[in-house]
Amino acid sequence: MKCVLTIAGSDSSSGAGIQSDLKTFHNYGLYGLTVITAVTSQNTIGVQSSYPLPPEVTRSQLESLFRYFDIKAAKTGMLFSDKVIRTVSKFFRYKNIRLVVDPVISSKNNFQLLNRAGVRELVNRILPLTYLCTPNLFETETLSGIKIKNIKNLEDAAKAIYGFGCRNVLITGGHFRLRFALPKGTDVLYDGKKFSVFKTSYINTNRTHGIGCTFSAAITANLALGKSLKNSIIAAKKYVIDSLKRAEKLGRGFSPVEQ
Ligand code: PXL
Repeated sequence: MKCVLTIAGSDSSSGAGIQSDLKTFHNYGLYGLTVITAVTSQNTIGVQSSYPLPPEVTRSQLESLFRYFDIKAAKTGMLFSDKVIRTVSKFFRYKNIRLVVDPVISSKNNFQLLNRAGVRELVNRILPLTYLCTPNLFETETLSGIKIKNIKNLEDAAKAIYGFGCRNVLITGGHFRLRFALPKGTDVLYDGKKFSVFKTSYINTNRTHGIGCTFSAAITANLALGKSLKNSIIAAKKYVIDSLKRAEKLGRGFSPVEQ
């Protein structure tokens, strides 16, 4: 069985973070390994609190796993702080493992999941080690410093993020608006040379909690299974759409995508 790793926060509602990543890896027949950076308290309404584990605990978990498992691919989600980021980056510097980075900064209800210094360190230390970065519209604006009002802005922002050293940037389109000319549900990939657009129908639902985590976990899973980047994105989009269609209502607010 192939092993994949997620480095992220625990979500008590099991909709996002570590829990959603594990469900996705499992559904792909992979063995999911986990490094927990922080424990969040949340439900379908939003995040209420977040409690970090000491960065030494991140290091210790990484040491334990890297010693005995053959890790095919890894992803990061909520990293909480610049300190955790420095710890993580040391581990990946000399490893030949494809790293997918979901640059989680805040939750839907605007709860901060990465500190300010963490945003800077993500850019300086993690992106140069990254195979694929998957920012949504807001994360794209924060990382690039470019306000996105049109496609030119979007392309400039993708180039700016690529310029920080990651090999590919996939801007996820769940928040795109029609005035953009790119409809919601369209994702835009930049590989340093050209742009590719991935389209699917947009599912209008509020059962979306954990969608970003699930999408990046599904891409990581497909990469671990040996698919090319583009085929991994196509397969992961299909996986997320199927999950959205299947998701049942759980609690009030945003039900989890991955159930
Ligand atoms: O969707 C981003 C995210 C990632 N990881 C954890 C989260 C959230 C959003 O709430 O709680 C642990």
